[in-house]
Amino acid sequence: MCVVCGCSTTAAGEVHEHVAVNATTGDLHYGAGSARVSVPGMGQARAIKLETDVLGANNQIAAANRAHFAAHGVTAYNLVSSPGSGKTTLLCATLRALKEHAPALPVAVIEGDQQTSNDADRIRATGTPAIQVNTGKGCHLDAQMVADAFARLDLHAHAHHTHEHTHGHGHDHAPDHSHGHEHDHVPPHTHAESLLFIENVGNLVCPAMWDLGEAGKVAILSVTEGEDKPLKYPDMFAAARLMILNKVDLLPYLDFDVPKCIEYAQRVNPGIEVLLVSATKGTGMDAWLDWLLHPQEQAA
Ligand SMILES: Nc1nc2c(ncn2[C@@H]2O[C@H](COP(=O)(O)OP(=O)(O)OP(=O)(O)O)[C@@H](O)[C@H]2O)c(=O)[nH]1
Ligand SMILES: [Zn+2]
Ligand SMILES: [Zn+2]
Ligand SMILES: [Zn+2]
Ligand SMILES: [Zn+2]
Repeated sequence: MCVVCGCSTTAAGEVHEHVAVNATTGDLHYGAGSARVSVPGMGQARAIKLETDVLGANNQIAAANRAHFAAHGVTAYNLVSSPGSGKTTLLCATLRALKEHAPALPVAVIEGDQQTSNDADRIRATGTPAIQVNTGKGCHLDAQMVADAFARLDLHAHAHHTHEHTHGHGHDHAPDHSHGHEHDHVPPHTHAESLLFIENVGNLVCPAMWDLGEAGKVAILSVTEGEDKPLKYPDMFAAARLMILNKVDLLPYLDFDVPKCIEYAQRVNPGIEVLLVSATKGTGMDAWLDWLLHPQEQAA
């Protein structure tokens, strides 16, 4: 008998109607219904209604973030992965490389973790401004958290289309706008004038659903995790624009099948781009920097 769930009690051996049972193996699938999730005490229709309401409110804030980033010439990337794939290590290496290769480019970081500010401290140690967002029990960042953090960054205070390009792509920029937070928003730029990295909470599940207003999600998968991750967590790899396969320095010691992993990622997302990187050894960093600095060349 079920004591947790408020749905109709079932006799021993029976299962709830919201569970799909494989007749051959007896395997249970709680995500086979229309809501793709089972919540104790809640039917699938109500789960869909709640998710629609909550994500709808989030998406409105995300749209405002997106317009706000555009008005400031900010290109934001949302780094998502399971815990320990190397997001912070890659970010620190990226920030150091950007300081060398694009010293005039304003960069900032929003760091999401459940509890500590360890990762923001690691970022600040590179000299890049960072705001830590602790989510407590929350397993993902939402658009409001990013709006609140962005408002506290100098990137917001300074990047108002007043600076000249440090490199020539031959395009015009929108004129300066006075900015008292009644600002008119201009159309998005076709390339990064400043970069905002958002490190999401280490979790391959929920961050896939939450739009933060980013220009793209970058899924970081390390080669110690198994090549079938894109199939096991398809929502995340479907939502990502780029998959970074990190820790490739460890490949000689592992049975990780790189082509198979890429094939799995492309199966759930035919348009996904892939870069092979070692955040600790520097492999692949040039291609990654190029990807970041030339967003207009990325697939739409
Ligand atoms: N060998 C190797 N180790 C790496 C690489 N990148 C990161 N690591 C190691 O992986 C561990 C986790 O790295 P983090 O950067 O803290 O991972 P994270 O994704 O930020 O972790 P969370 O914030 O907890 O989700 C650390 O011990 C890193 O030194 C890499 O390219 N190669
Ligand atoms: Zn981290
Ligand atoms: Zn979550
Ligand atoms: Zn340019
Ligand atoms: Zn603004």
